[in-house]
Amino acid sequence: MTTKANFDNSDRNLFSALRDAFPADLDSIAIETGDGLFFSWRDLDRATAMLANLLGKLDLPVGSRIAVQVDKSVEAAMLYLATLRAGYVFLPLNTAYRNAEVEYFIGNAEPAVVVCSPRNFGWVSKIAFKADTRYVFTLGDDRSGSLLERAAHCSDRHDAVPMGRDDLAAILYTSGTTGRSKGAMLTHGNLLSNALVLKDYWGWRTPQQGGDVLIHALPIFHVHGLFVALHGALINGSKMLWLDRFDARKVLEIMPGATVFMGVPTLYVRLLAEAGLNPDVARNMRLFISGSAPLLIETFTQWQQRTGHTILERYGMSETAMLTSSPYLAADGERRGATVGFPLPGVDLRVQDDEGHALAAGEIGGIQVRGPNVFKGYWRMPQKTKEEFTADGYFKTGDVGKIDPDGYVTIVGRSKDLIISGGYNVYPAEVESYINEMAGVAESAVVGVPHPDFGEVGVAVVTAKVGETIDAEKIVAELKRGLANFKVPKRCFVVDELPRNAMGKVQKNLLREQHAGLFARA
Ligand code: MLC
Ligand code: AMP
Repeated sequence: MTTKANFDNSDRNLFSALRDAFPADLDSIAIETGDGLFFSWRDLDRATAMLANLLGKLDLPVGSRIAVQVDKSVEAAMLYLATLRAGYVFLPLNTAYRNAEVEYFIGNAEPAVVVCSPRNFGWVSKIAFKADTRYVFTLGDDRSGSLLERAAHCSDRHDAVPMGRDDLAAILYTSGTTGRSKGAMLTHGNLLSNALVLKDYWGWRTPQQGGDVLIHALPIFHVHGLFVALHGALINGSKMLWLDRFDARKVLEIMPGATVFMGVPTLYVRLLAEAGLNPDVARNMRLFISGSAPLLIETFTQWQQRTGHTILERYGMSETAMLTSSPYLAADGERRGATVGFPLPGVDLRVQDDEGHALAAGEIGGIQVRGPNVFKGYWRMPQKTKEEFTADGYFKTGDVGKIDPDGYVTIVGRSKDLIISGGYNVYPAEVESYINEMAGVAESAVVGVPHPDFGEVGVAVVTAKVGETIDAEKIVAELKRGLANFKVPKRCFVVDELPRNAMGKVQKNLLREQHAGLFARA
């Protein structure tokens, strides 16, 4: 199903398009932070120019990757914009990633520049220089570090480097069911087309139309916070209320001054737990948007009851940016809980069975997509890229769903073995391979089970080698040393054997059923 799109398909640097949307009054406030700092549009323009000039002076090869693992800050967002402006490729890394994870990403992407938090300089620079990175800078969330010190000496004027729509803007690493993470290559055209479609579809109001104010409370190393939220505000010249980390009370405190909020379902669950959530704090809100993970129908309904607002759900992924959205306008349909709405204008979305046959409305199968937003491929993995596309050019999302007769898309599951925990993806295969390497372990299975806060969390079930004894707590402690904290299973069980079917395959569905009630709400 395709809806007609009205997006700009021209060759442009994404930064230039965002810059063109800045309001005429450059001295008005673009970003207000939770700790009371104000950044004008002129500040954004000048600081990104200085950072872009710094990158330009380094004389990096065309297409160089700028890998960034820093705490959330306005300056970190400026570094992203400056990378676009200078024509390089931004590579954001989750701050939770540990040594081995960062080593893999840097080794695989071979960035020319790495920017890390000052507290991590010791270990990150060691990894970077081993991988022939030319420059390692530091950037703290308090404006400390060598990056801003060096940029302070650069001019605050800069002409954005012309980029074509197929030129790379960013690489986002996303794990696979087998093997290591893959870098999804997103182009200036992918990101700009998506930003422009969402601008129209979600009815963003330009400053001339009274303006919108976005609460930005998400991390900026993934699609949701970096692209959907940041581009959304910038391409509309809208102000942002900027929180370096999500804090439910703080969000409620600033909500009366805002009109748009974006969050993963966990943020909505945590806001609902606050007594202060009521129609009055949400009185100026125009739009609440949820995505990145399934929103439970009970959260959707409770939100309506507590605030009088109906959450708009949207569905997307690193490889494609946004694909579907609940209707914004009532005239286009109701926002139906437990669905992710309609394919966005320009997105061609279909459902097929495993043999590649198109399925009728209401039938469940694999979701496939095509459109200007769909990525260019996996970084240096042409074979993997080929496998993930159909012969007629559709990307296989790995999500399982259906399209109702009236066009609503529902996601019912995933063909990929993936746990989505608090909006972060956890690949059981990756966690299992860590556990299987541990002394005394014979094998392991990691499954996702329901969790009242994170939606879903991992649980590990492990067996010992004959004659060996293993300790569940020690396994968890060791995982915490090696893996990002959100990937570490919340519980670990040592058992005599894993359940298997007649083919000898571990029956993860039985383990999921067995542990489904582990975190049931009291
Ligand atoms: C934190 N913890 C998690 C977790 N986040 N556990 C499982 N899943 C998570 N998501 C654990 C930590 O390991 C730690 O455990 C404890 O919780 C406290 O850590 P914290 O860092 O203080 O947590 P908190 O700040 O409360 O973070 C929770 C959160 C965060 C929900 C605010 O996870 C978050 O910002 N999630 C949003 C992710 C996001 O932006 N996703 C978009 C992806 S883009 P311990 O045991 O170590 O103490 C995408 C595409 C699309 O998917 O469509 O958008
Ligand atoms: P990522 O690889 O981090 O980009 O995660 C993308 C995955 O998140 C998708 O393939 C879906 O499985 C899931 N996802 C994103 N948005 C939604 C949503 N609104 N509802 C359910 N799942 C979602």
